[in-house]
Amino acid sequence: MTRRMYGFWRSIASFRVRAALNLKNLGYEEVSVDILQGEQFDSSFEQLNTAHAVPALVEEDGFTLTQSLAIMEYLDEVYPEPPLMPDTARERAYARTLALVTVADTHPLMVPRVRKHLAQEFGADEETVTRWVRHWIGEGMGDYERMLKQRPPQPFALGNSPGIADICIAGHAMSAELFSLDLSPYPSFKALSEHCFSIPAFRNAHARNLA
Ligand SMILES: N[C@@H](CCC(=O)N[C@@H](CS)C(=O)NCC(=O)O)C(=O)O
Repeated sequence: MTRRMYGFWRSIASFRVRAALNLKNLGYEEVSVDILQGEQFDSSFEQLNTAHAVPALVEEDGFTLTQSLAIMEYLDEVYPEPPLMPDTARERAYARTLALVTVADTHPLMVPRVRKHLAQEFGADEETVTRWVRHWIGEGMGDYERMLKQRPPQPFALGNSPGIADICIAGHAMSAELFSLDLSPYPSFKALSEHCFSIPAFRNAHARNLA
């Protein structure tokens, strides 16, 4: 059996795993789960991710894992080259700090189930929901900008090679693009994400190449 990544083309969390697999040059087959059509609730998919969300990674022997950050760290431990995490505890902690701005603080506020709940339970129309999403993406970009000003990328967030922090930042930039946000007020964030997308492993994981 080939390694399989269950994902969706415009999913930021799927982007993260796709980019990590690409950076490590690991082969995989992507299985599309259309989260806008509700396929994440199919009982067959629930066996893979009880949270009804993508991504889910299924290794060749059937080992299954969910949560993009856990998947990226697992891949980094099992397939260490090239490394996606730095080699000191302090640098690893900083990499996770950057990653969690989007993984924990902003992305969960804009996933389809939250947008649907805003519409169905609180009567928010499409424009209001879009404003909500754009607000939280902007908050994330603002935080990234301040962090990257304090510690400028060289040229990646933690040094001269891309890692988990860069993947998460690039994914956040992809979501900003999908929701037509202007990145120019966040020049350090914009420059870092553009640098990431100049690399095929990132570019080939981008939603626009999968739609
Ligand atoms: N924290 C999870 C987030 C997973 C997640 O919410 N994925 C979104 C797509 S980016 C999803 O499948 N949402 C389905 C829904 O909200 O109904 C991760 O990083 O893997």
